Amino acid sequence: MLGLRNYKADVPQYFSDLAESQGFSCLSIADAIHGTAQGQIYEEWLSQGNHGTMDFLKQHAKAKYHPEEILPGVQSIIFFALPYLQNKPYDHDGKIARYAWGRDYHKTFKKRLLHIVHQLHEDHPGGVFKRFADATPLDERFYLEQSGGAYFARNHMAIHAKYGSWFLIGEILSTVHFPPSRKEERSHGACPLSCRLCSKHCPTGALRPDGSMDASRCISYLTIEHKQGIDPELRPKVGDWVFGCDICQSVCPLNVQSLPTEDEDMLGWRAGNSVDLAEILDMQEREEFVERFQGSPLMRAGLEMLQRNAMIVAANTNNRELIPKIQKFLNSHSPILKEQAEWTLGYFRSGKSR
Ligand code: B12
Ligand code: SF4
Ligand code: SF4
Repeated sequence: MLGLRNYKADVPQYFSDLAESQGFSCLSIADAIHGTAQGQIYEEWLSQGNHGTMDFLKQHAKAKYHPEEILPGVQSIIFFALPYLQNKPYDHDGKIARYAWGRDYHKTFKKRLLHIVHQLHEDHPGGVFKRFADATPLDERFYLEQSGGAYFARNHMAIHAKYGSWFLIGEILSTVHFPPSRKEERSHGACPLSCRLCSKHCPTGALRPDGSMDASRCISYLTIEHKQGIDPELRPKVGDWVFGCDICQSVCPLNVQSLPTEDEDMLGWRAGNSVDLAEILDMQEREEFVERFQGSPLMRAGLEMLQRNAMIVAANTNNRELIPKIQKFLNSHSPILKEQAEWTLGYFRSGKSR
Protein backbone atom coordinates (compact mmCIF):
# COMPACT_ATOMS: atom_id res chain seq x y z
CA MET A 1 0.00 0.00 0.00
CA LEU A 2 2.16 2.79 -1.33
CA GLY A 3 4.71 3.81 1.34
CA LEU A 4 2.78 2.00 4.07
CA ARG A 5 3.12 -1.53 2.70
CA ASN A 6 6.07 -2.64 4.80
CA TYR A 7 5.25 -0.67 7.86
CA LYS A 8 4.27 -2.49 11.03
CA ALA A 9 4.57 -1.31 14.62
CA ASP A 10 6.40 -3.61 17.05
CA VAL A 11 3.93 -5.49 19.21
CA PRO A 12 5.06 -8.04 21.82
CA GLN A 13 4.01 -11.61 21.02
CA TYR A 14 2.07 -11.64 24.31
CA PHE A 15 -0.38 -9.00 23.03
CA SER A 16 -0.54 -10.42 19.50
CA ASP A 17 -1.55 -13.78 20.99
CA LEU A 18 -4.11 -12.21 23.34
CA ALA A 19 -5.69 -10.33 20.43
CA GLU A 20 -5.65 -13.35 18.16
CA SER A 21 -7.36 -15.45 20.83
CA GLN A 22 -10.30 -13.03 20.45
CA GLY A 23 -10.23 -12.97 16.67
CA PHE A 24 -8.64 -9.61 16.01
CA SER A 25 -5.22 -7.97 15.93
CA CYS A 26 -3.22 -5.80 18.29
CA LEU A 27 -1.96 -2.69 16.48
CA SER A 28 0.41 -0.98 18.89
CA ILE A 29 1.07 0.24 22.41
CA ALA A 30 1.12 3.95 23.20
CA ASP A 31 2.51 5.77 26.20
CA ALA A 32 -0.44 7.49 27.88
CA ILE A 33 0.92 10.99 27.42
CA HIS A 34 -1.04 13.77 29.07
CA GLY A 35 -1.67 17.30 27.87
CA THR A 36 -0.32 17.54 24.34
CA ALA A 37 -0.29 20.65 22.14
CA GLN A 38 -3.21 19.07 20.29
CA GLY A 39 -5.46 20.05 23.24
CA GLN A 40 -5.17 23.73 22.36
CA ILE A 41 -5.90 23.02 18.68
CA TYR A 42 -8.93 21.01 19.75
CA GLU A 43 -10.26 23.91 21.89
CA GLU A 44 -9.95 26.22 18.88
CA TRP A 45 -11.65 23.65 16.66
CA LEU A 46 -14.57 23.54 19.11
CA SER A 47 -14.76 27.31 19.47
CA GLN A 48 -15.23 27.57 15.68
CA GLY A 49 -18.32 25.33 15.99
CA ASN A 50 -16.89 22.50 13.87
CA HIS A 51 -18.55 19.96 16.17
CA GLY A 52 -22.10 21.11 15.27
CA THR A 53 -24.64 19.73 17.74
CA MET A 54 -22.29 17.01 19.09
CA ASP A 55 -22.23 18.54 22.59
CA PHE A 56 -20.48 15.44 23.91
CA LEU A 57 -17.34 16.58 22.08
CA LYS A 58 -17.35 19.77 24.17
CA GLN A 59 -18.03 17.84 27.35
CA HIS A 60 -15.10 15.54 26.47
CA ALA A 61 -12.62 18.38 25.96
CA LYS A 62 -10.97 17.98 29.38
CA ALA A 63 -10.17 14.31 28.79
CA LYS A 64 -9.60 14.24 24.99
CA TYR A 65 -5.80 14.47 25.39
CA HIS A 66 -5.68 13.61 29.14
CA PRO A 67 -6.12 9.85 29.55
CA GLU A 68 -5.54 10.15 33.31
CA GLU A 69 -8.96 11.85 33.48
CA ILE A 70 -10.38 8.52 32.31
CA LEU A 71 -8.20 6.17 34.35
CA PRO A 72 -6.09 7.67 37.16
CA GLY A 73 -2.55 6.32 37.05
CA VAL A 74 -2.83 5.17 33.43
CA GLN A 75 0.56 4.40 31.85
CA SER A 76 -0.13 2.66 28.55
CA ILE A 77 -2.83 2.34 25.91
CA ILE A 78 -3.00 -0.91 23.94
CA PHE A 79 -4.78 -0.61 20.57
CA PHE A 80 -6.77 -3.26 18.72
CA ALA A 81 -8.25 -3.30 15.21
CA LEU A 82 -11.52 -4.72 13.92
CA PRO A 83 -11.35 -4.75 10.09
CA TYR A 84 -14.70 -4.44 8.33
CA LEU A 85 -14.16 -4.07 4.57
CA GLN A 86 -16.70 -5.92 2.40
CA ASN A 87 -17.52 -5.30 -1.23
CA LYS A 88 -21.04 -6.14 -2.34
CA PRO A 89 -23.32 -4.40 -4.83
CA TYR A 90 -25.92 -2.32 -2.99
CA ASP A 91 -29.32 -4.04 -2.77
CA HIS A 92 -31.41 -0.86 -2.37
CA ASP A 93 -31.37 2.90 -2.84
CA GLY A 94 -30.61 3.91 0.76
CA LYS A 95 -26.90 3.20 1.30
CA ILE A 96 -25.42 2.30 4.67
CA ALA A 97 -21.76 3.03 5.50
CA ARG A 98 -19.74 -0.19 5.52
CA TYR A 99 -18.81 -0.13 9.19
CA ALA A 100 -22.52 -0.55 9.97
CA TRP A 101 -23.39 -3.50 7.72
CA GLY A 102 -22.72 -6.07 10.43
CA ARG A 103 -22.99 -6.31 14.20
CA ASP A 104 -22.60 -3.15 16.29
CA TYR A 105 -18.84 -2.99 16.80
CA HIS A 106 -19.20 -1.51 20.28
CA LYS A 107 -20.73 -4.82 21.35
CA THR A 108 -18.06 -6.87 19.58
CA PHE A 109 -15.21 -4.94 21.17
CA LYS A 110 -16.88 -4.90 24.61
CA LYS A 111 -17.21 -8.66 24.71
CA ARG A 112 -13.80 -9.54 23.27
CA LEU A 113 -11.79 -6.91 25.13
CA LEU A 114 -13.34 -8.10 28.41
CA HIS A 115 -11.64 -11.49 27.91
CA ILE A 116 -8.31 -9.75 27.36
CA VAL A 117 -8.83 -7.56 30.43
CA HIS A 118 -9.46 -10.68 32.54
CA GLN A 119 -6.24 -12.24 31.27
CA LEU A 120 -4.29 -9.04 31.98
CA HIS A 121 -5.64 -8.99 35.56
CA GLU A 122 -4.48 -12.56 36.02
CA ASP A 123 -1.02 -11.93 34.58
CA HIS A 124 -0.50 -8.52 36.23
CA PRO A 125 -2.10 -8.58 39.70
CA GLY A 126 -2.56 -5.08 41.09
CA GLY A 127 -2.86 -3.50 37.64
CA VAL A 128 -6.04 -1.72 36.58
CA PHE A 129 -7.26 -2.25 33.01
CA LYS A 130 -10.22 -0.56 31.32
CA ARG A 131 -11.59 -1.27 27.86
CA PHE A 132 -13.09 1.19 25.36
CA ALA A 133 -14.12 1.46 21.73
CA ASP A 134 -15.35 4.72 20.26
CA ALA A 135 -17.41 5.60 23.34
CA THR A 136 -14.55 7.35 25.09
CA PRO A 137 -13.54 11.00 25.31
CA LEU A 138 -10.02 10.04 24.18
CA ASP A 139 -8.93 11.02 20.64
CA GLU A 140 -8.26 7.43 19.59
CA ARG A 141 -6.72 8.24 16.19
CA PHE A 142 -4.26 10.67 17.78
CA TYR A 143 -2.88 8.17 20.32
CA LEU A 144 -2.87 5.39 17.77
CA GLU A 145 -0.72 7.50 15.47
CA GLN A 146 1.57 8.43 18.36
CA SER A 147 2.38 4.76 18.79
CA GLY A 148 2.89 4.13 15.08
CA GLY A 149 -0.05 1.71 14.84
CA ALA A 150 -1.62 3.69 12.00
CA TYR A 151 -1.38 7.12 10.39
CA PHE A 152 -3.78 10.02 10.49
CA ALA A 153 -4.56 10.86 6.86
CA ARG A 154 -6.10 13.90 5.16
CA ASN A 155 -9.52 12.26 5.15
CA HIS A 156 -9.18 12.30 8.99
CA MET A 157 -9.05 8.54 9.15
CA ALA A 158 -6.40 6.34 10.76
CA ILE A 159 -4.78 4.33 7.95
CA HIS A 160 -3.12 0.98 8.53
CA ALA A 161 -0.73 -0.94 6.27
CA LYS A 162 -3.01 -3.98 5.89
CA TYR A 163 -6.50 -2.68 6.51
CA GLY A 164 -6.24 0.81 5.01
CA SER A 165 -8.80 2.91 6.86
CA TRP A 166 -11.41 0.13 6.87
CA PHE A 167 -10.98 -0.83 10.52
CA LEU A 168 -12.50 0.17 13.82
CA ILE A 169 -10.44 1.00 16.86
CA GLY A 170 -10.69 -0.41 20.38
CA GLU A 171 -8.25 -0.01 23.25
CA ILE A 172 -7.33 -0.98 26.79
CA LEU A 173 -6.05 1.64 29.22
CA SER A 174 -3.56 0.15 31.65
CA THR A 175 -1.93 1.33 34.89
CA VAL A 176 0.88 -1.16 34.19
CA HIS A 177 3.49 0.31 31.86
CA PHE A 178 4.30 -1.66 28.72
CA PRO A 179 7.10 -0.53 26.39
CA PRO A 180 5.62 1.63 23.62
CA SER A 181 5.74 0.35 20.07
CA ARG A 182 8.56 1.47 17.84
CA LYS A 183 7.57 4.62 16.02
CA GLU A 184 9.06 5.07 12.62
CA GLU A 185 10.75 8.37 11.94
CA ARG A 186 8.34 9.90 9.51
CA SER A 187 6.15 12.93 9.41
CA HIS A 188 2.52 13.11 10.49
CA GLY A 189 0.11 11.68 7.95
CA ALA A 190 0.48 9.10 5.23
CA CYS A 191 -0.82 10.94 2.19
CA PRO A 192 1.05 11.40 -1.05
CA LEU A 193 1.95 15.09 -1.20
CA SER A 194 -0.17 16.05 -4.17
CA CYS A 195 -3.24 13.95 -3.39
CA ARG A 196 -6.45 15.75 -2.39
CA LEU A 197 -8.94 13.19 -3.73
CA CYS A 198 -10.87 12.91 -0.47
CA SER A 199 -11.54 16.63 -0.11
CA LYS A 200 -12.29 16.94 -3.84
CA HIS A 201 -14.92 14.19 -3.65
CA CYS A 202 -16.44 15.09 -0.27
CA PRO A 203 -19.92 16.23 -1.38
CA THR A 204 -20.54 18.67 1.47
CA GLY A 205 -17.15 20.34 1.82
CA ALA A 206 -16.66 18.82 5.29
CA LEU A 207 -13.03 18.07 4.41
CA ARG A 208 -11.65 21.53 3.83
CA PRO A 209 -8.83 21.99 1.30
CA ASP A 210 -6.49 23.17 4.12
CA GLY A 211 -6.76 19.72 5.77
CA SER A 212 -9.08 20.68 8.63
CA MET A 213 -12.55 19.22 9.03
CA ASP A 214 -15.94 20.80 9.57
CA ALA A 215 -17.62 17.81 11.20
CA SER A 216 -20.96 19.63 11.19
CA ARG A 217 -21.11 19.23 7.39
CA CYS A 218 -20.11 15.55 7.28
CA ILE A 219 -22.86 13.24 5.97
CA SER A 220 -22.03 10.82 8.76
CA TYR A 221 -22.82 13.56 11.28
CA LEU A 222 -25.93 14.75 9.43
CA THR A 223 -27.46 11.28 9.06
CA ILE A 224 -26.46 9.79 12.44
CA GLU A 225 -25.55 12.37 15.08
CA HIS A 226 -27.62 15.43 14.17
CA LYS A 227 -31.02 14.93 15.80
CA GLN A 228 -32.73 17.90 14.19
CA GLY A 229 -33.83 18.90 10.71
CA ILE A 230 -30.89 18.89 8.28
CA ASP A 231 -29.94 22.23 6.72
CA PRO A 232 -31.92 22.36 3.43
CA GLU A 233 -28.80 23.53 1.59
CA LEU A 234 -27.04 20.28 2.55
CA ARG A 235 -29.92 17.86 1.85
CA PRO A 236 -29.21 17.46 -1.89
CA LYS A 237 -25.55 16.75 -1.05
CA VAL A 238 -26.46 13.81 1.18
CA GLY A 239 -27.10 11.86 -2.05
CA ASP A 240 -28.23 8.30 -1.45
CA TRP A 241 -26.63 7.83 2.00
CA VAL A 242 -29.24 6.89 4.56
CA PHE A 243 -26.74 6.12 7.34
CA GLY A 244 -23.11 7.35 7.35
CA CYS A 245 -20.89 7.89 4.31
CA ASP A 246 -17.89 6.09 2.82
CA ILE A 247 -16.89 8.44 -0.01
CA CYS A 248 -13.62 9.81 1.41
CA GLN A 249 -12.47 6.25 2.11
CA SER A 250 -13.65 4.75 -1.19
CA VAL A 251 -11.70 7.28 -3.30
CA CYS A 252 -8.50 6.99 -1.25
CA PRO A 253 -5.54 5.39 -3.06
CA LEU A 254 -4.16 4.24 0.30
CA ASN A 255 -7.16 1.89 0.46
CA VAL A 256 -6.63 0.19 -2.87
CA GLN A 257 -5.04 -2.95 -1.44
CA SER A 258 -6.95 -3.11 1.86
CA LEU A 259 -7.73 -6.62 3.02
CA PRO A 260 -11.40 -7.61 3.20
CA THR A 261 -12.63 -8.63 6.62
CA GLU A 262 -12.97 -12.24 7.68
CA ASP A 263 -14.58 -11.35 10.98
CA GLU A 264 -17.86 -13.15 11.55
CA ASP A 265 -19.44 -10.28 13.47
CA MET A 266 -18.77 -7.91 10.60
CA LEU A 267 -19.92 -10.42 7.98
CA GLY A 268 -23.04 -11.13 10.01
CA TRP A 269 -25.19 -8.68 8.02
CA ARG A 270 -27.56 -7.37 10.69
CA ALA A 271 -28.59 -4.24 8.76
CA GLY A 272 -27.30 -5.21 5.32
CA ASN A 273 -25.56 -2.80 2.95
CA SER A 274 -28.62 -0.66 2.25
CA VAL A 275 -32.24 -0.18 3.21
CA ASP A 276 -35.44 -0.34 1.22
CA LEU A 277 -36.77 3.21 1.65
CA ALA A 278 -40.38 2.00 1.45
CA GLU A 279 -39.79 -0.41 4.35
CA ILE A 280 -38.37 2.40 6.52
CA LEU A 281 -41.16 4.84 5.64
CA ASP A 282 -43.79 2.18 6.44
CA MET A 283 -42.52 1.58 9.97
CA GLN A 284 -44.99 2.94 12.48
CA GLU A 285 -43.88 1.61 15.83
CA ARG A 286 -40.48 1.71 17.46
CA GLU A 287 -40.86 -2.05 18.05
CA GLU A 288 -40.73 -2.71 14.29
CA PHE A 289 -37.55 -0.68 14.05
CA VAL A 290 -35.98 -2.48 17.01
CA GLU A 291 -36.90 -5.87 15.62
CA ARG A 292 -35.27 -5.04 12.29
CA PHE A 293 -32.09 -3.32 13.54
CA GLN A 294 -31.39 -4.54 17.08
CA GLY A 295 -27.66 -5.23 17.50
CA SER A 296 -26.74 -3.01 14.56
CA PRO A 297 -25.18 0.51 14.64
CA LEU A 298 -28.35 1.85 12.97
CA MET A 299 -29.97 1.84 16.42
CA ARG A 300 -27.98 5.04 17.12
CA ALA A 301 -29.93 7.01 14.53
CA GLY A 302 -33.34 5.83 15.77
CA LEU A 303 -36.51 5.45 13.69
CA GLU A 304 -37.36 9.16 13.42
CA MET A 305 -33.95 10.16 12.03
CA LEU A 306 -33.85 7.16 9.69
CA GLN A 307 -37.23 8.21 8.26
CA ARG A 308 -35.96 11.81 7.91
CA ASN A 309 -32.93 10.46 6.00
CA ALA A 310 -35.08 8.13 3.87
CA MET A 311 -37.18 11.09 2.70
CA ILE A 312 -34.01 13.00 1.74
CA VAL A 313 -32.71 10.01 -0.24
CA ALA A 314 -36.13 9.62 -1.89
CA ALA A 315 -35.85 13.22 -3.12
CA ASN A 316 -32.24 12.82 -4.25
CA THR A 317 -32.95 9.60 -6.15
CA ASN A 318 -36.19 10.97 -7.64
CA ASN A 319 -38.17 8.07 -6.21
CA ARG A 320 -41.68 9.35 -6.96
CA GLU A 321 -43.30 6.00 -6.19
CA LEU A 322 -42.80 6.91 -2.53
CA ILE A 323 -44.94 10.05 -2.72
CA PRO A 324 -48.04 8.43 -1.09
CA LYS A 325 -45.91 7.14 1.79
CA ILE A 326 -44.23 10.55 2.23
CA GLN A 327 -47.60 12.35 2.17
CA LYS A 328 -48.58 10.44 5.32
CA PHE A 329 -45.84 12.32 7.22
CA LEU A 330 -47.59 15.65 6.55
CA ASN A 331 -49.73 14.71 9.59
CA SER A 332 -46.81 13.45 11.67
CA HIS A 333 -46.55 14.39 15.36
CA SER A 334 -42.85 14.95 14.73
CA PRO A 335 -42.17 18.52 13.50
CA ILE A 336 -38.92 17.24 11.95
CA LEU A 337 -40.68 14.58 9.85
CA LYS A 338 -43.54 16.92 8.93
CA GLU A 339 -41.13 19.58 7.66
CA GLN A 340 -39.01 16.97 5.88
CA ALA A 341 -42.07 15.59 4.09
CA GLU A 342 -43.09 19.11 2.98
CA TRP A 343 -39.56 19.75 1.68
CA THR A 344 -39.33 16.43 -0.17
CA LEU A 345 -42.71 16.86 -1.86
CA GLY A 346 -41.76 20.44 -2.78
CA TYR A 347 -38.48 19.15 -4.17
CA PHE A 348 -40.32 16.72 -6.45
CA ARG A 349 -42.64 19.52 -7.60
CA SER A 350 -39.70 21.82 -8.33
CA GLY A 351 -38.21 19.24 -10.70
CA LYS A 352 -34.82 19.46 -8.97
CA SER A 353 -34.73 15.68 -8.32
CA ARG A 354 -32.38 13.71 -10.56
C1 B12 B 1 -17.05 12.43 16.84
C2 B12 B 1 -16.71 11.33 15.87
C3 B12 B 1 -17.17 11.46 14.56
C4 B12 B 1 -17.75 12.75 14.02
C5 B12 B 1 -16.56 13.70 13.73
C6 B12 B 1 -15.51 13.07 12.80
C7 B12 B 1 -14.07 13.32 13.14
N1 B12 B 1 -13.22 13.26 12.12
O1 B12 B 1 -13.69 13.53 14.28
C8 B12 B 1 -18.53 12.26 12.79
C9 B12 B 1 -19.96 11.93 13.19
C10 B12 B 1 -18.56 13.23 11.61
C11 B12 B 1 -17.79 10.96 12.50
C12 B12 B 1 -17.75 10.39 11.24
C13 B12 B 1 -17.08 9.21 10.97
N2 B12 B 1 -16.50 8.38 11.85
CO1 B12 B 1 -16.23 8.84 13.73
N3 B12 B 1 -15.74 9.21 15.51
C14 B12 B 1 -15.95 10.21 16.29
C15 B12 B 1 -15.29 9.95 17.65
C16 B12 B 1 -16.38 9.46 18.63
C17 B12 B 1 -14.58 11.16 18.28
C18 B12 B 1 -13.61 11.85 17.32
C19 B12 B 1 -13.27 13.24 17.77
O2 B12 B 1 -13.00 13.46 18.93
N4 B12 B 1 -13.28 14.20 16.83
C20 B12 B 1 -12.96 15.58 17.06
C21 B12 B 1 -11.55 15.93 16.56
C22 B12 B 1 -10.53 15.28 17.50
O3 B12 B 1 -11.47 15.48 15.24
P1 B12 B 1 -10.28 15.60 14.22
O4 B12 B 1 -10.80 15.28 12.88
O5 B12 B 1 -9.12 14.81 14.67
O6 B12 B 1 -10.04 17.19 14.33
C23 B12 B 1 -8.81 17.71 14.52
C24 B12 B 1 -8.26 18.23 13.20
O7 B12 B 1 -9.30 18.90 12.49
C25 B12 B 1 -7.17 19.09 13.69
N5 B12 B 1 -7.15 20.40 13.07
C26 B12 B 1 -7.69 21.52 13.55
N6 B12 B 1 -7.42 22.53 12.75
C27 B12 B 1 -6.67 22.04 11.76
C28 B12 B 1 -6.12 22.66 10.65
C29 B12 B 1 -5.39 21.88 9.75
C30 B12 B 1 -4.79 22.56 8.61
C31 B12 B 1 -5.21 20.48 9.98
C32 B12 B 1 -4.43 19.62 9.04
C33 B12 B 1 -5.79 19.86 11.09
C34 B12 B 1 -6.51 20.66 11.96
O8 B12 B 1 -7.39 19.31 15.06
C35 B12 B 1 -8.72 18.96 15.35
C36 B12 B 1 -8.89 18.91 16.82
O9 B12 B 1 -8.00 18.00 17.46
C37 B12 B 1 -14.24 8.83 17.29
C38 B12 B 1 -13.90 7.86 18.41
C39 B12 B 1 -12.90 8.45 19.39
N7 B12 B 1 -13.20 8.39 20.66
O10 B12 B 1 -11.87 8.95 18.98
C40 B12 B 1 -14.92 8.14 16.09
C41 B12 B 1 -14.04 7.60 14.97
C42 B12 B 1 -13.02 8.65 14.59
N8 B12 B 1 -14.99 7.46 13.86
C43 B12 B 1 -14.78 6.44 13.11
C44 B12 B 1 -15.46 6.16 11.88
C45 B12 B 1 -15.34 4.77 11.30
C46 B12 B 1 -16.20 7.18 11.25
C47 B12 B 1 -16.76 7.17 9.82
C48 B12 B 1 -15.87 6.50 8.79
C49 B12 B 1 -18.17 6.48 9.83
C50 B12 B 1 -18.88 6.49 8.49
N9 B12 B 1 -18.48 5.67 7.52
O11 B12 B 1 -19.85 7.20 8.31
C51 B12 B 1 -16.93 8.70 9.55
C52 B12 B 1 -15.65 9.31 8.94
C53 B12 B 1 -15.67 10.79 8.77
C54 B12 B 1 -14.27 11.38 8.64
N10 B12 B 1 -13.77 11.50 7.43
O12 B12 B 1 -13.65 11.69 9.66
C55 B12 B 1 -13.60 5.60 13.61
C56 B12 B 1 -12.37 5.84 12.72
C57 B12 B 1 -11.54 4.57 12.50
C58 B12 B 1 -10.31 4.87 11.67
N11 B12 B 1 -9.79 3.86 11.02
O13 B12 B 1 -9.84 5.98 11.61
C59 B12 B 1 -13.45 6.15 15.10
C60 B12 B 1 -12.02 6.18 15.63
C61 B12 B 1 -14.32 5.22 15.98
C62 B12 B 1 -13.64 3.88 16.30
N12 B12 B 1 -13.38 3.61 17.57
O14 B12 B 1 -13.32 3.10 15.42
N13 B12 B 1 -17.13 10.51 13.59
S1 SF4 C 1 -17.62 10.74 5.36
FE1 SF4 C 1 -18.48 11.68 3.46
S2 SF4 C 1 -19.24 13.71 4.06
FE2 SF4 C 1 -17.91 12.95 5.73
S3 SF4 C 1 -15.91 13.80 5.29
FE3 SF4 C 1 -15.96 11.80 4.28
S4 SF4 C 1 -16.71 12.20 2.19
FE4 SF4 C 1 -17.14 14.02 3.42
S1 SF4 D 1 -7.53 10.50 -0.75
FE1 SF4 D 1 -5.40 11.18 -0.93
S2 SF4 D 1 -5.26 12.96 0.46
FE2 SF4 D 1 -7.14 11.87 0.97
S3 SF4 D 1 -6.57 10.49 2.64
FE3 SF4 D 1 -6.33 9.32 0.74
S4 SF4 D 1 -4.20 9.61 0.13
FE4 SF4 D 1 -4.67 11.16 1.65
